[in-house]
Amino acid sequence: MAAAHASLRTLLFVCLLAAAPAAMADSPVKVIFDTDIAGDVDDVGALAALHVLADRGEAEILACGISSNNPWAPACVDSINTWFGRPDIPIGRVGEFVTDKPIDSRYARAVAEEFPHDLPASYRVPTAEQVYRRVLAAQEDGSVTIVTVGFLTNLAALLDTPADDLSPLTGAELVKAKVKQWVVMGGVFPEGHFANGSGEYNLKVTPDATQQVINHWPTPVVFSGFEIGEVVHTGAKLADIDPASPVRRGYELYNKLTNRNSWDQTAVLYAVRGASDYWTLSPPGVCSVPDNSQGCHDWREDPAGTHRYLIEKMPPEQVAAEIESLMITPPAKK
Ligand SMILES: [Ca+2]
Repeated sequence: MAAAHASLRTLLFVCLLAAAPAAMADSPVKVIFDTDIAGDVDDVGALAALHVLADRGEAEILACGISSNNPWAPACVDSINTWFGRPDIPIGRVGEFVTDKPIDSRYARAVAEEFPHDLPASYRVPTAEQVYRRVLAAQEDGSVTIVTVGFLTNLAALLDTPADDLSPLTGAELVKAKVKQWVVMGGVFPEGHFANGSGEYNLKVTPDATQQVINHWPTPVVFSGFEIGEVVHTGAKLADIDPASPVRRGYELYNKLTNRNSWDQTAVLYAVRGASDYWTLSPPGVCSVPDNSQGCHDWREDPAGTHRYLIEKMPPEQVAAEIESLMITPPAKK
């Protein structure tokens, strides 16, 4: 009997061991979503896809930060979060926008005004770096994925924060402790610039923040370059969904419910599901931003490097179908 019990215990133990990795793999990816929502509309599609991934248990949205200098952008994000049944996701605004130019939007004000949300006027919203410090301090070490689909202003501000009552760690120390990886929609790989010599938009608008963050970020980084989302076209199928959706309304105002490139959605999909069958990861290397780069960057392979970029694998039409199926899925918690 004792031997039988022992072997049963051993069997149970082996079963638990075998189950453990599966359970860990199934735990949702904890995501901070940093967006320049306002200018282009792929940010709207990316946030919608992220919510649906959260509805399916694949992701948990810890916070949203806004890097665009548009007064309606935070409330626009809160309206979309509210639509998906997550009205209390912490939202932070850009603290100091380094250009004086506001970011115009075809949809941010309308979505903020037409759809329910409870965010106060944008000047009363905390800065993204404050929100990120609070959220990161509460998480386990090495557990958070930050995905940026806009300017790097908020991450630059986060790295610069001193220790305070939210955390005894500086911003850079906090990121190093808590963040597993940073996924960036930005850059052009491997060239570092377009054929005409200019740099990619997200890295170009606030170049000092770009240089600081890319050159000094203390965790592994994966870039979804311009070329990845450029060929993935989604949005037209939103014409078939509930007209009461702020996601549909955003695309309607932006481009009358036609397809748009899916730069930001590719970064979100990678952040949650990894390369999967969608993409191949480049060999490790170092992306670096020289002085006065205007959004251009260098890339060199280096086995000791902590940066990688996505390389097309699955045909872009198939990636688009996957992303668009997420974007058109209705909220689970209505
Ligand atoms: Ca964007």
